[in-house]
Amino acid sequence: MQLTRAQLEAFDRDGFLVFPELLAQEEIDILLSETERVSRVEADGIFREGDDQQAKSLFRLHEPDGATASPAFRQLARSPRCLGLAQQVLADDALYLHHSKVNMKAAIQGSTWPWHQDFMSWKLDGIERPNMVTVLVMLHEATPINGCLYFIPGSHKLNRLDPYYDTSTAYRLWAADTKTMRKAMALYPEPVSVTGAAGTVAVFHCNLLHASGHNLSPVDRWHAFMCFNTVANHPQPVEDPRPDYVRSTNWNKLVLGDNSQISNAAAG
Ligand SMILES: O=C(O)CCC(=O)C(=O)O
Repeated sequence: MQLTRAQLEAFDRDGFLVFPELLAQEEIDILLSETERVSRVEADGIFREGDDQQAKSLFRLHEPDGATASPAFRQLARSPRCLGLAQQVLADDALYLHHSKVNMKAAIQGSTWPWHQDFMSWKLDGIERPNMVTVLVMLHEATPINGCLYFIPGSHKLNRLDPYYDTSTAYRLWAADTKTMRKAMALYPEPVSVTGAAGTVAVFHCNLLHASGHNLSPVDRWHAFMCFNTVANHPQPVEDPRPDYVRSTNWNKLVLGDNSQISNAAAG
């Protein structure tokens, strides 16, 4: 899919784009069943929460090896609807994945993600420039009550804010504190809810402020996230780097696939 000039201008202005139902239900069904399979694996890169230790986040689905490898997610990452989108908004064909993950926000229990910019963490991974985007794929319908994301339009123009280390959930991350958020929210429009049917895709800038609430509903909300960086911007050495599943050291340029490959991965 080719983005129009108006879409590229909207990305530059708002820091995100949303594409309703870009994936077919047949493809979503394959990705749901892969998520379910991988969530039963015990491995590094799987985070669990709650009394019954339900999966919260599954990492490193896109590589051909490792306990969490999934051929269907590998093809999703290379699809024109993920890699192709990221190449266009970053205006660079040489991209690799800093990480891939599925966040499984379980019915009733699935917890919040505090306000943050992804580059708050990624800069500390040794990445110099905020030339990074995430492509989000909704595997279930996302609604306010089941914990959809919220974006603050235009907030990527703030550049990277000073973060604090949030340890309030099973997945720890660098986030924006209340004082920082009060200031940022006074400058920008109201946060927008990122809702849509399963198969909806959003692409967003790594400095965009975003967050999501608790899943209060009786239905699960699972989303896949493909985080792309330019090969030229790969991380520099840092002391005590995070594990490979979240800070990939495979900086080989991804080759663009075609749209049939998710279904073919399931067949093969
Ligand atoms: O899955 C969510 O609700 C939010 C995830 C998120 O913000 C992130 O992974 O950076």
